[in-house]
Amino acid sequence: MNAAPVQRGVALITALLVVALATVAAVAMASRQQLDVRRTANLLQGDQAYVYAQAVEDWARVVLKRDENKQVDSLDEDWAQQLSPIAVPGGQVNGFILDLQGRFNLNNLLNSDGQLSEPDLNYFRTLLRNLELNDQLTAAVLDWIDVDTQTRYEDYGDGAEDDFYLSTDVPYRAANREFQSISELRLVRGFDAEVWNKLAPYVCALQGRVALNVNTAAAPLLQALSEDLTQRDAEQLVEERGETGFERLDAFANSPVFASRPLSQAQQGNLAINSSYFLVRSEIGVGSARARVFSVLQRASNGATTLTRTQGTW
Ligand SMILES: [Ca+2]
Ligand SMILES: [Ca+2]
Repeated sequence: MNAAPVQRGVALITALLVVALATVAAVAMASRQQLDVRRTANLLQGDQAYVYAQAVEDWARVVLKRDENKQVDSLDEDWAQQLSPIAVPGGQVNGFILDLQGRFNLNNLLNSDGQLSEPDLNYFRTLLRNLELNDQLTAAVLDWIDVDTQTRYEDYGDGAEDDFYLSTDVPYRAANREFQSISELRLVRGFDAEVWNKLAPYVCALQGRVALNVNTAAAPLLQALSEDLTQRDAEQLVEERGETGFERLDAFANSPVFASRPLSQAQQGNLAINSSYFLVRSEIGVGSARARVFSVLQRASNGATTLTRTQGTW
């Protein structure tokens, strides 16, 4: 006699459970769909941002090619002007070209035969000191790029090879080859964030020997040409080059600044008044997607080719 109400109760609970389960499933499906839509939009916007970055690179190629005087490159030229932000559907595009030869190439420190390049070594150590950094950091940089695994630059500081890096908390090996990217410096012994922030604006990582363009190099890079140059001397060189730059390297070398300490032939061989390597930096925002793309371009007489293209850093 009591069985019927109990059964009805169980049926009601079962029905409620089914409704609850169906509701949960429906909500899960709807939110999953929303997530899919969002994810697809992110992917699309990310791709779109990357395509815009390639367009900035194309713009850079055209501007660099249109430069009428490729024998002289200075900071008043069209390529050196920042692109005004451009509005694009759903976002904004920013871009500029930077002369990589207005920086010191870390890979100049060793000659192609693997031997130390004395003028570059002196230059780099002076640059570090001028930036109020310890010039003893040099040894670890040399070990990082030389092919062997011996620390052998005691005169220039504490070196570091595999035995040092393999004993760190997160072990890794030394590159033992040229820098491919300046961000590699962060892995080199002694190059913490503070050192990196000070040095990064003045260095580049190009393959082989690359001359410094005295028309685009910042004052601290000019000051490092001789140990005795002062900040004032470097500022005078910047004043002398003016907006249009030196039209001949002789004119730079004959500056009164060098009267009492002439630049050696080897030093002059490391200098130029024009450039072939440029960095194109583009920052794109489309919807919620952001892309920061760095392209290294090499300019020749018939146009510019892309050597590397990276996101985030270069
Ligand atoms: Ca030019
Ligand atoms: Ca090494």
